[in-house]
Amino acid sequence: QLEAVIFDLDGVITDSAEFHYQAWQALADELGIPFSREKNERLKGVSRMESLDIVLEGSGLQLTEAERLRLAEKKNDHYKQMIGSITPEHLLPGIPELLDSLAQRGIDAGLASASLNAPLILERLGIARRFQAIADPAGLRRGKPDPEIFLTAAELLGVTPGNCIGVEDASAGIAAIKAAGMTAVGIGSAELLGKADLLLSSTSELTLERLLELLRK
Ligand code: B16
Ligand code: MG
Repeated sequence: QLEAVIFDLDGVITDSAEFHYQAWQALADELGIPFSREKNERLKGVSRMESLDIVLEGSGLQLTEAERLRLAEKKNDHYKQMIGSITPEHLLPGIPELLDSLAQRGIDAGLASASLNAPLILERLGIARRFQAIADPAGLRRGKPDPEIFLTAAELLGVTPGNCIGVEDASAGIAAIKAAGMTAVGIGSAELLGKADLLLSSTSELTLERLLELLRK
C-alpha cells in the first residue's frame, strides 16, 4: 500500500541543472579551466563540494581546503542569485497535478534532494507546503547511491520504506531508492536508469494512477 512518494528535486520537480551549469561554467571561465555541458552531466545529484572536485579535475590547480570552500561559496552565491528568478512556471509538467492528487488521497510527499538550496527552491516554486518532510542533506554522512537520504525522508514521515515510491532522474538516485527497499521510478532513458521498477520518459507521465498500480503488483 502506497504511504508516501519521495521525490528528488533537480530533474524531477524542476530543472535546476541549467542554473547549476551556468554557475559552474562562469566559475570555470574565471579560473581559466575548461568546462562543458557534457561535463556538467556528471554533476547531477552530486553534492556541491564533490561537484567542485569534478570541475577542478585535470586543471592542475593545487588548492587549500579554504580556497576550495571559497570557490564553492562563490558558485553558490551566483547560483542563488539565479534561482531567485524561479517561479511556479518552472515546475516540470505533471508535478503540480501529482502533488494535488497525493494531497487529496492523504498520501505523503517527501523530498530527498542533495541540494542545500532545496527549501528555497520549493518556496520559489510555491510548493513548499505540499511536502510533509524534507531530508536535510547537511546532516547526512553519505550521498546517493547510499540509501541514507531516502531512509531519512521515510523516517521523518514515519512510513515504511517498502510502502514508498522514490522518483529520480539520476542512476545513483535509482540505486539509492532500491537500496532503501523502496520502489523506484526513473525519469529519463533506459540507458541510464535501467534498474528502475518503472521508467518514464517525462514527468508528464507521472500520474498517481500509475504509481498506485506499481505498488499493487
Ligand atoms: P547545492 P538533486 C543536486 O540536486 C543537483 O543535482 C546537483 O547538481 C547539485 O550539485 C546538488 O544538488 C547540490 O546542490 O549546491 O544547491 O547544495 O538532484 O539531488 O535534487
Ligand atoms: Mg536529480
